[in-house]
Amino acid sequence: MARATRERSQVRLGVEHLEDRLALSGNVTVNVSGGSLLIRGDNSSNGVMITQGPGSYTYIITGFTQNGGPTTINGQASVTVGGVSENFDIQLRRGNDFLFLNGVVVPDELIVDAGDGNDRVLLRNSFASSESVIETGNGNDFLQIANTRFNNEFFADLGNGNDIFADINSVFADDVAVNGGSGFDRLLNLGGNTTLGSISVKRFESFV
Ligand SMILES: [Ca+2]
Ligand SMILES: [Ca+2]
Ligand SMILES: [Ca+2]
Ligand SMILES: [Ca+2]
Repeated sequence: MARATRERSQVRLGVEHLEDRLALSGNVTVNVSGGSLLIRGDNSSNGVMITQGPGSYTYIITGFTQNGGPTTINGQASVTVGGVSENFDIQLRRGNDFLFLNGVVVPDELIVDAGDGNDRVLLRNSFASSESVIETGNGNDFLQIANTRFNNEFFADLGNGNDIFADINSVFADDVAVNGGSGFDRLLNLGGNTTLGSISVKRFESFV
């Protein structure tokens, strides 16, 4: 009796391991609708980098290895899209996702929802033309902003979990509202930042 139970649980464990392996290689869907760049992750851990493309309003979205498995973009290593004159609308869903905006101009609003999981969102050498709304959801998330300018209101909500918000050498040209949510959240102001509007910082437990 005990042996049969053990064998059944081993079979179940084997299936779970297989599912873990399959979950390593996520796919992210990218398309342009009404001038907005829509990026949708799946429930695996997705690695996504956005860089500026060869022409105006053109962007290159590249998948990279995250949590030990490669991420594809529309089934390929990377895709180039044009005609993006409006928002970036990014949802990464479950999994430990890593989103990297590397040297891009966002033409209009920047909307990011990293979903559940221990996510990392990195904005570097970028420019957000309009409002920015970044939500990192459940899990222990890391939002890093470096050498980036936000030309309009900036709003970040790090959600449940022990999260970190770090900013360096960045300009917030309008109001800023940052909320750590529940958990032990840390705000790392690493210097060189300028905020021209009002600042609202809520629910952080540690400041550097
Ligand atoms: Ca995901
Ligand atoms: Ca996620
Ligand atoms: Ca969180
Ligand atoms: Ca939190």
